[in-house]
This record gives sequence, structure tokens and C-alpha cells, in this order.
Amino acid sequence: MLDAFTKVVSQSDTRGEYVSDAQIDALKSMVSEGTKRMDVVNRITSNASTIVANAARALFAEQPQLIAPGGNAYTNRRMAACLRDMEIVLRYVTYATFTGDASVLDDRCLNGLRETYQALGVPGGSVAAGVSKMKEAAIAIANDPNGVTRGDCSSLMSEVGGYFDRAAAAVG
Ligand code: PEB
Repeated sequence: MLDAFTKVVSQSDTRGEYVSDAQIDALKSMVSEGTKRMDVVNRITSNASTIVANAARALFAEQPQLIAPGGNAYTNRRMAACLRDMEIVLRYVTYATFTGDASVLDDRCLNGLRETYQALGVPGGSVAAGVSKMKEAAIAIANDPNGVTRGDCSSLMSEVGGYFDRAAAAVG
């Protein structure tokens, strides 16, 4: 598991080079803008159950076959597993956002997930649709200008969106 700093060190070491000025500048701005990152993690984390529940509701409204008899979220056990899976993905997205690097998400959540779903008969495309709905909800909450000092969060939002896209693409 890497963070934005260890990633730079590991890349530099592979090339046998010093950390470059451009890399230092990028990390410096990450530190100086760090409060925004922490706020985003905090907002997503404290609204996690709302984000998951609303995304799942929207998914089942769009794909009612999932909750019909024979569907993959039919029975309380499967429904619970589905909500839990969405929550796990969201949690790893918050870790990646926190560390500024996708490796924790890749290594501990997404690696082998497609194959797991294939083996279980869980439709990966539907999981991807649920993850995309969490993306919309999480960004709406994280990017809400009310109640915080206003600033430009566009690059942070595209970074966070990228982690959701990565999760969706890994299973969809
Ligand atoms: C991944 N999900 C399921 C299982 C595993 C995961 C390993 C099998 C074991 C179990 O049932 O608990 N676990 C999960 C994960 C990590 C992990 C992400 C990462 C670290 O350790 N069903 C649907 C929707 C979708 C869904 C499309 C969006 O209709 C999910 C939610 N996952 C789902 C379901 C099961 C499951 C298991 C229904 C149960 C499948 C079954 O037993 O039939």
C-alpha cells in the first residue's frame, strides 16, 4: 500500500533518480491543500450510510430484477451482502482519497473482485452501476459549498471521481 509520497519515492527508486522538482511541487501543493482533502474524507465518511442506501435504492429502482425472486439481491442475506459490498467499496475510496493514491483500493478491494463476482454469479455491471451512483452522491456531498470555506475543489473532485470510476471499471 502506497500513499502519494511513497509512490513518488518508489517510482524514483525504480529509475534510480532523485525526486524531481515537479514531483516536489505536486506534493507540496497536496500538503498545502490538505485541509480540503481531510474535509472531503470526513464528509463522505460521515454520510456513508446515506450514500450507500440512496445508491442502492436507485440501483434497484433501475434494475428491479435484482430484487425479484431469483435476482442477485433477493433474500435478506443477499441484500445485506450487496449493501455491505457497496459500503466496502466506498470505504476504500475514502482511504484512497485520504492517502492520495489508488493502491490501497486496488490491492485490498479491487484485486480479484471481478473473478469473485463471476464465481458468485453476481452481475458485475450492476455493481458498477451502483458504484457510479455512489460517485454522484458522494461528490454532491463532498463538493457542497455550504458550511465550509469556499475554494476550488475541482481537481480533488476529479481525483475522487477517478477512484469511483476505477472501482466501477474493475467489476463492470
Ligand atoms: C466481495 N461479495 C460477496 C462475497 C464476497 C464479496 C467475497 C462472498 C461472501 C459473502 O457472501 O460474504 N468481500 C466483498 C468485497 C470485499 C470483500 C467487495 C473487498 C475487500 O472482502 N448483489 C447484487 C448487486 C450487488 C450484489 C448487483 C451492488 O444484486 C452483491 C451489490 N455480493 C453481492 C451479493 C452477494 C455478494 C457476496 C448478493 C452474495 C452472493 C450469494 O451468496 O449468492
